[in-house]
This record gives sequence, structure tokens and C-alpha cells, in this order.
Amino acid sequence: MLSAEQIARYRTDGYLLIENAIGPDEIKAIRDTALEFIERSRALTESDDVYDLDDGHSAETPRLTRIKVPHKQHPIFDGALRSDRMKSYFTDFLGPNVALQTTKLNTKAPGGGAAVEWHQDWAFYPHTNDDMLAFGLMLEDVDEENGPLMVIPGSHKGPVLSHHNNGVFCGAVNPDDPEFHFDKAIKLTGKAGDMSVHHARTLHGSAPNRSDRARMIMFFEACSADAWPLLGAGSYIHRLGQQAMWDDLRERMICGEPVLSPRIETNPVRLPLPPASDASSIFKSQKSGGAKSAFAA
Ligand SMILES: O=C(O)CCC(=O)C(=O)O
Repeated sequence: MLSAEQIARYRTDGYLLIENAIGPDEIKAIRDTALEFIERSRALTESDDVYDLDDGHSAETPRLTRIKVPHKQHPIFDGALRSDRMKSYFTDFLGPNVALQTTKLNTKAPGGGAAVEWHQDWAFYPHTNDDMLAFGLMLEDVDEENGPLMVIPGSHKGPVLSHHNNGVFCGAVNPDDPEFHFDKAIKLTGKAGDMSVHHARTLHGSAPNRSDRARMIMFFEACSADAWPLLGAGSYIHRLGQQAMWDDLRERMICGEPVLSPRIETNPVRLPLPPASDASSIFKSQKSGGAKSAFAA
């Protein structure tokens, strides 16, 4: 359980770093499983439902940006998400009823693994309230060289910046936006087993991996169960029909029970439409949407 002081710091800054969030044996099991997935990706030439391939991927040199929804791909990943320790972190920040938004395992390959341009997760999936966050569990040590997550402290209380370019949702802010203050960025470095958490409205991004080591972070994104999606990634539920929607929600509950009376708060929202020509992942939206890079050499 986290201290009241840690929670208060998260609420003020919009992020927190939790040291030794998960024990070494568990981290090793998760990392080894991730490495097996990377090994298996050698057989692929195109992204699919499991793998998002980075430029330059080949059988000789596997280069992934991401293993998609890892908790659905392997019981080790699902176990990490639903461990008692993780559940206590979820409820510390989000209260007793917590619904999963998604998971992803971002695997920046050594020697240039892709940057994630600056964005606010909220721009991708606005909800009826913004009690939403992302945990980032470090599977390897993360230092200044291998593309640490960066955040702008306090930005979760500021505006939601435009994530549009040339009339499409490109999933990134323009680094020249006068309300974007790169000079205030903090790098969230740490050891394997440390975990960051950032609010859904916190501006964040990460530079390419310029080291010779992979940078592997598994993200768990979740919300208070009284936050219901307006549009974007979570709004697929509206297509399911009522029974399938209910079954899906039950499956996504991490703690507590579904909440059928959405809590509706006034927050800035701009819907993520129209999509970029390839919106199959944030990497593809940013690329095909022509996002201007904040990390260009
Ligand atoms: O992998 C990273 O550094 C950032 C990931 C992220 O923000 C995202 O996938 O939405």
C-alpha cells in the first residue's frame, strides 16, 4: 500500500515513481516471457494482432515497438496485472471499483527503437470523468540513454492540447504548440521492478532508444469504473451489443464491481476524429498522421 504522501504527490504532479513496486522473481518471469515473444516475432514480416513491428524489423534483427494487449497473450502477463500487489496499487489511486482500459508492452529495440511523440492518453479515449491512469512497469533498467518515459509535471491540470495535424487525429501534440513546455520535462528513469504511474491527462512521451539495450516497459491503463468512454479506444464496447458489452466489462474489472451510474464531470474534450490513415497503434497514428517529432536529431 502506498502512503498518503505518495498519493498526494501523484495528485499534485500527475505522476509518481514507485521503487521496487514488484519483486525480482516476478519481474524476471515477465521479462523472460517478453523475450520469448520477441524471439517468436522473427517469423513475422508484418504487424498483426499481437505484434507491432518497428521499421527495420527482420528475422535476423527483431525490432518491435510493442507486444499488444499482453495480458491476453500469456498467463504470466495476466498474472502480473491481477496480482494482489498490483490490485492494491490500482485501488490506492482509483478507489474500490477499477476497470481495465488496456495493457501494452512497449519494447524499444536497441539502437534507435522508436520514439513515442508527446501526447495525453485522454486525447485518445476521453471518458465521463478523468479518474484514469497508466502504470509503467520497468522490465529492464531504464536510464537516460534507452528512451525513458518523460512527463511534464502538473500538465494533467492544464489544457488538453490539440493532437490533430492536417485535419486528422495524429495522436501527438505539435512540439511548437505554445502551451507545450519541453523544458519542464522530467525523465522517469529507474531499475527493473520500479514502476511509474501517470494521469491520463499528463503530457508524456519518450525519445528513441539510443543505447545497445532494449527498453521494455509494460503499461497497465485503467480507470475508476464510474468513468465511461465517450469515444476512442474504449468505445469499441458500443459496437458489441448489450450482453457482449456486459461480458466484456466483467472481464475487464480488476477490482470491485461495475458501476452503472457514470460520474459525469466537466473536462476538456476533443474527440479523436477523423483517424489517421493507419490508426492500428499510437506509433502508426503518429507516423501516418504526420506528427511533427519533438525528438528529431
Ligand atoms: O513507451 C513509451 O515510452 C510511452 C508509451 C505511451 O505513452 C503509449 O503507448 O501511449
